[in-house]
Amino acid sequence: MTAPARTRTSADLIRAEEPVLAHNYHPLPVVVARAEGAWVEDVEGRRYLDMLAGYSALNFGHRHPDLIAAAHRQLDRLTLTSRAFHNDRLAAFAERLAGLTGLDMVLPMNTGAEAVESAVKVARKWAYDVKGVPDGQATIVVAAENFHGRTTTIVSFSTDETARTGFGPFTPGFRIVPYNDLAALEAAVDDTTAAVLIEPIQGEAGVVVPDDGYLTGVRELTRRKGCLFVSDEIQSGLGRTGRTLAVEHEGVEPDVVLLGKALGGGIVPVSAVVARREVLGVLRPGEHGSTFGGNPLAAAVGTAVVELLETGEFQRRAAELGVVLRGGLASLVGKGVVGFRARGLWAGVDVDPAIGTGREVSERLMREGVLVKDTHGSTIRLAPPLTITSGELESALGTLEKVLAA
Ligand code: IF1
Repeated sequence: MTAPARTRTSADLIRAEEPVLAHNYHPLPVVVARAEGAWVEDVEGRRYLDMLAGYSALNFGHRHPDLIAAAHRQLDRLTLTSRAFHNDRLAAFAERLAGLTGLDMVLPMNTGAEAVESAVKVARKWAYDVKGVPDGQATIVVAAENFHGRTTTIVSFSTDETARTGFGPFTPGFRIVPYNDLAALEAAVDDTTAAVLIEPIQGEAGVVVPDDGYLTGVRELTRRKGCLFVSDEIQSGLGRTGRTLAVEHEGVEPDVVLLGKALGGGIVPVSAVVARREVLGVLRPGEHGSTFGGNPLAAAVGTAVVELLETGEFQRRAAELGVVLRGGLASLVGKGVVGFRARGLWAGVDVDPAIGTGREVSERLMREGVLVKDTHGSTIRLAPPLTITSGELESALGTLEKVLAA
């Protein structure tokens, strides 16, 4: 007999999941019940500083008042029409999002993987219809250690065996080159190439920031060879690195930008392919779609998110607090940190394996009231809400120092 729902403890809830929930995750043993800003609270009322922010889906903190208000207003009007009809929210969302990115057209989807899959289809169709690649022969070049989502086509071009094993057969037409290597990219791009698809900073790989000039090189190479530069900004975009898009650090303008995560404000799944008219213009009615893509609730929340970003406030905060984050991590090198990569309010921190795995360090931090997520081995990722205060950030860094010294 399980305890009645209203009195279930964290332990009860963790136990209750086991027989009925697919085991595709190994979550930290914390059961979150409510949250606000940079803080979450578990079932027993213990508070934690959220230094993961939903893998950068909570850039504006938990339940940002402007975003919650936009959602409430729309919930009381209209939530879904399908794209069989127009709705009164989608034009504004597309206009504001195109304006924010400096591109022409928007294809609204829901999850990041859907945006990536849509970009693969549109890039291939652009290759056949515009570039003149023979039908069925388009190639797309991607980087090793990429993370672009979990669908079978996307894991077809993953180099992470855990993400691939048992899920074949795989989709052909992808070439994999080392990240941050322009010579390798030059060799892989040929007349069949529709696009180069990369993360401007590789997130799951451990916040891998490429050498200055890499993105500029990708832009020059793709322009010279007549293929598309597709920047997956699903994790790196929307203020996380101190700019609206991570490519702005090199002043580079891709042909296609993929957005997701924070675009939905941490409330509803919202993603989008944003591109030059010549690219998204290849789609004709009936060739692509989605039940929920561009729904009025998503469009209303997405518009409120774009409005927050139009002020530049969150980008400035990420840049300014990024200096505090970088300084704090630098002071921990040699005191349990063996290396780190950071840009804006985003860091991959390599912990001395002698201290523990990323998972063990994450569990110790959790017990001290700070939530992070390990990536591979002994690397932990830090990506707090961009609304975090300097004091909260300093506190989290102090807790990291304490855990590493213990
Ligand atoms: C999980 C991390 C993983 C992404 C980039 C597309 C997608 C993602 C650059 C797909 C999603 C999420 C997936 C989530 C954990 C997180 C993640 F990189 F952020 F840490 F897994 F690698 N492009 N990343 O980062 O977006 O379909 O998930 O909306 O799988 O647990 P999605």
